[in-house]
Amino acid sequence: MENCACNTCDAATKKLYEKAKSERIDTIWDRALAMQPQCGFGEMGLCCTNCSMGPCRIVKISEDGPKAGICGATEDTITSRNFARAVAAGAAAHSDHGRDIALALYHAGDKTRIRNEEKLFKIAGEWGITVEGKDTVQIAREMAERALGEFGKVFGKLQFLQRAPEKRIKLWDELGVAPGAIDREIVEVLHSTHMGCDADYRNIIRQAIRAALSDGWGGSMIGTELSDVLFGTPMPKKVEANLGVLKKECVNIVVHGHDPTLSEAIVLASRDPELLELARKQGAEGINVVGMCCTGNEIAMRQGIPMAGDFFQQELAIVTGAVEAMIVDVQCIMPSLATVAKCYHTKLITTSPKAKIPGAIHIEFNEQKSLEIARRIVKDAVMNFKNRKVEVFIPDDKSEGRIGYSFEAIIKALDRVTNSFAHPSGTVKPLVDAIKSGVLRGAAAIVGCNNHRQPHNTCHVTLAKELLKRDIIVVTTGCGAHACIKAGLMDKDARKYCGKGLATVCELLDIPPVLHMGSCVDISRILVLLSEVAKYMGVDISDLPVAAAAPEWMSEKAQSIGLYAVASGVYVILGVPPAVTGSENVTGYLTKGLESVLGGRFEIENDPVEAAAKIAAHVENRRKRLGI
Ligand code: NFS
Ligand code: SF4
Repeated sequence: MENCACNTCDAATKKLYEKAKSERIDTIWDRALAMQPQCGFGEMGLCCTNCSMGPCRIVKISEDGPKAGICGATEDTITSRNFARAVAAGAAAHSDHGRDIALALYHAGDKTRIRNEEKLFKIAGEWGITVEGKDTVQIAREMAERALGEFGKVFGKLQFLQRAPEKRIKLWDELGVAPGAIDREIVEVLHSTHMGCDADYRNIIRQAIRAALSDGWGGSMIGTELSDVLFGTPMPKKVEANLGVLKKECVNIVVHGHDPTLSEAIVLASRDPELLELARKQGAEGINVVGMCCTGNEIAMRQGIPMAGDFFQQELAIVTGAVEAMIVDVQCIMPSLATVAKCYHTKLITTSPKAKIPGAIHIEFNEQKSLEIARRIVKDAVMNFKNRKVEVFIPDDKSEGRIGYSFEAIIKALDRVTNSFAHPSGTVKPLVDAIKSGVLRGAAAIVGCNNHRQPHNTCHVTLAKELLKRDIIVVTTGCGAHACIKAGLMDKDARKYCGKGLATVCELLDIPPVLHMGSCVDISRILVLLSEVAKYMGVDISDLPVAAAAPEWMSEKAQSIGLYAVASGVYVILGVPPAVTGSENVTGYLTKGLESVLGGRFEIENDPVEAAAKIAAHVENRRKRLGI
């Protein structure tokens, strides 16, 4: 493991890891090393702590040792229960994020806070909300109420399921996996996996599928769509990325976490002339707001704010010595930040009642007073500028790319050829034509996190490059998007990695070959795109020459995403195995058995070159089946 410490292809990460080492600061890589060897029972999902007769663990590596828990739960029951609970937690995180956005819309209160009326009216039409005779605020409030109702609706199914192709909706109904209320699906997983309840692994996974679908086609989609209503639908724009976006002469504020309501307010406050003047008085040249992880994606996509870094770079941002404040809300925030911040002058500010960290300053955010609170936080950061302790070191590594490819932005890009070739505008037809003709072989999503079990960024980037050269266009979100932009894959110049067909498509549409579609909740945008393509072709999502991969995933949210993608008919490659490998039945069901039921399945493959070959084989198989 010694050589594995800080195994990354990213230059800025390497340099700051070295700085951290020289300043005796422990980071993720040091803690991962100290954790070795990790528990084999846990790794294989064979440990159960669901009741206080446990913990129970199943011994697989020898004949001796227990083959069932104290209650008699088998390896199949225990691993599937653990997996289902992880999926439920992931679905809960995404969906609760969606609920907070719906609440923000409900409380918007004033028309100027609803930046995208066009989308508001579009969704209102889709949901059957009458708009005549109502003002924008009233419609927004009604829509928010309807969205909030999706979490606890008593009867019926989720509204957004209607966006899926007809065949998929029918299949979900037949299998009994079409989710009802979002909260209920999550609760049912917790109930059925309680001690002494469901013991049938197939049934446990079926319940997990419902919870996962309630994330992708429910909570996440609500999060994405209503964020667009509030803050605008992302459109293409240039941004800079990597830790080199920090500026030595400026007050640096890093916003980190997930909910765009906080970061949007901070960005606004940072442009306040009074605060800018105050910054100058403190000796700074200005206020530089940059984003980390999914919050970084959200404000980059909408406001063009620089993308400072991914999950594994959060501690390193502080190690530069140049960050006056790191402002966090929920999810993927390492508690270690408080320890690292103590060694520098950085103020770590938590803002959500759902996520406090010992050692951090807590300033509670609330949508009704968002700007006032944001101003206070920015002021605190400004006043901290003069307290820098160590010599500042900002690596000069940064890259540039074009991002902002929402579904709407992709349609707009496709319209470029519509006009020149007399296609109808506003449809996916040009994309379908490119796929049918074979100019594009297919499409793949590269999503997910960083994980010390995989070389940092290397897997995302290698996989993307391998796909591009095979004329498979890549869409990306989350920390995968950070990895791709840092490696220059969202730049025009990235056409050099593409096969001839893909390079031509990029040229014609004026797009990069890797399209940044947003944060992880925005994977719902990918679902919409897949649905529209499938509907246009008159097939199901599972028939399309597409795939998804999460080469460096780590979070429970990623497990929920993976499962809803599979349940939507997608072939999903995981670079790190989920903790189910202790059961051949459960592993086999997820990686093989599910395909005959749902048309999608998981594959476990840690090598990105192999993963690309498998995706290409899958894409060609689907093309053959479609007869194209
Ligand atoms: Ni996604 Fe966003 Fe990154 Fe992984 Fe975390 S930031 S929601 S979970 S680590 S991609
Ligand atoms: Fe052990 Fe069964 Fe309790 Fe799990 S539920 S801890 S397997 S006794």
